[in-house]
Amino acid sequence: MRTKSIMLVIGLLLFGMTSVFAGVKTEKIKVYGNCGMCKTRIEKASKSIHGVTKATWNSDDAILTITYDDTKTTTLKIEEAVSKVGHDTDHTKAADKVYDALPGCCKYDRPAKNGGSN
Ligand SMILES: [Cu+2]
Repeated sequence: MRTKSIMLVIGLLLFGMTSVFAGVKTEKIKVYGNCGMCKTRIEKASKSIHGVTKATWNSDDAILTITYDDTKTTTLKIEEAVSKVGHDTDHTKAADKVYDALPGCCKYDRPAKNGGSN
């Protein structure tokens, strides 16, 4: 009797926990950039997306680690937001105008377009 109700409580707790974390994912995205200013810009743009709870960009490997709710947003939306402020990803590209307006220290080597010769 008693064990049964304890089991029930534990079951309910587990169920509650999974529903709270349902949809929350952590993923790594390549985002091209250089310096600390890029880091601030990239993280700010990522966090401006509804559903993103954590965004950390590492300048050593140019990897953005994001924690987000996949019922509210997608990695592509996050990549689009990051490109809008001047940073290329493997799936989205910043407009040349926006890239050109970046401070000198932020002029990262842009990934070549398919078959491009730059
Ligand atoms: Cu920079």
